[in-house]
Amino acid sequence: MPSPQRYIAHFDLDSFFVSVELLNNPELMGKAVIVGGSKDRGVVTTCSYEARKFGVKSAMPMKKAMQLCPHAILLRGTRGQYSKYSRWVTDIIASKAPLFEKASIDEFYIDLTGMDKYFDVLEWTKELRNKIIDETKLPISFGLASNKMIAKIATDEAKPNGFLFVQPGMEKEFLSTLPVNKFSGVGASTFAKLKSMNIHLIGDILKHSETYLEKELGKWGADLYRKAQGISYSIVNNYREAKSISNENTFHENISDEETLLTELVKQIERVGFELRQDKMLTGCIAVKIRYPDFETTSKQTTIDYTFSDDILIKEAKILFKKLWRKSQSVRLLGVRLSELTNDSFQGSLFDDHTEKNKLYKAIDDVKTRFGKSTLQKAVTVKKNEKHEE
Ligand code: TTP
Ligand code: MG
Repeated sequence: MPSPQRYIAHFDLDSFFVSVELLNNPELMGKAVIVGGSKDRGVVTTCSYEARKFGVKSAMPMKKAMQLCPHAILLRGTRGQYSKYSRWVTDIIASKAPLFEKASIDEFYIDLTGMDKYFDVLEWTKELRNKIIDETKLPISFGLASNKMIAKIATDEAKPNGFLFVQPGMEKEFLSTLPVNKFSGVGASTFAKLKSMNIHLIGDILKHSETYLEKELGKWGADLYRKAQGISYSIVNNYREAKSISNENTFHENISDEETLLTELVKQIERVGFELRQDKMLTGCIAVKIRYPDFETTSKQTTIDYTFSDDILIKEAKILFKKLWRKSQSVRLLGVRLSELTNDSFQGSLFDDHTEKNKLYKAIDDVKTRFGKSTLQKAVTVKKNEKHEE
């Protein structure tokens, strides 16, 4: 039986953080607005399309952005708001879509394969977009195509505030006139190398044989050859079944001392926090689990603003633990779990205010990777007698 025609929609909010800020400050609509860090040392988190016309873009030092666009209005951003709107859009999509993946804080893939038997997939996707805009008042764009790669590139082409349907069979033509760096993974060095091979547009890739591309670029050459034909097999990972990160410990001897239990809790958070950052993820939900010696097991969870920060997770875990634990009762097992995971494709640059903290996490995580996870822990997780050893 031939496999069915795939239909994948990719949604991405336009200038997300700025759009949220505009809801609270409508007088800034139509102006060059930048969300980012301080004028002298910060970087641009994102900016309005009016600022982009001047060459301002994400990750650019704020100093340079202000040179390019001196009249830009600078906002520091409001962390909790972004998580709230991200959840709102997720809920709307979840209420309508049969199968979807939350690929980052503001982007989603929806698998509509097989749905064309029941409705017009383009109309359905347009209706969903209108619903999101009507309810949240946030601008969002989508691409609809036969696979994730084309759908995402189509969204990019449709932005801002638009949509684009690449009909099945038209993938190669759609790509052919786009620059090669539209493919994710083509960074500055590959871009320069391709330029030296006289390859500027995606269509130029197919003027060469796969063997030649492989000889010049290694395995990446074969990948590019396949991608240029519009072929991509990656699947949409169902958000409802998305993985979680957990850690739990059954104690040799039951523990009833609060301080010891809290120390164990912090240790577990540091483990799951490390894994979260290694996977370049953010979490939106944390749970704590306790098992008493009679095997009675209880757990409590709470939704939080998307984060990868141990400090925030530790604070939330302690609150949960204190609500959950029947004081001075012995505990047989203690565990933590992070869920509602979504990609942090920006590797922690999400909030510039935390840049120093992020650098610290990265440094600690690097050491953990090199020397094993137990090398570096917060002082509180180092046992008292160890603390005084030096
Ligand atoms: P993007 O979807 O990449 O960017 P955007 O929504 O601002 O603009 P558009 O999609 O219209 O091109 O990222 C979503 C949000 O994530 C963005 O508003 C701010 C945040 N972000 C960072 O924190 N660091 C970054 O380096 C980038 C690119 C985005
Ligand atoms: Mg976006």
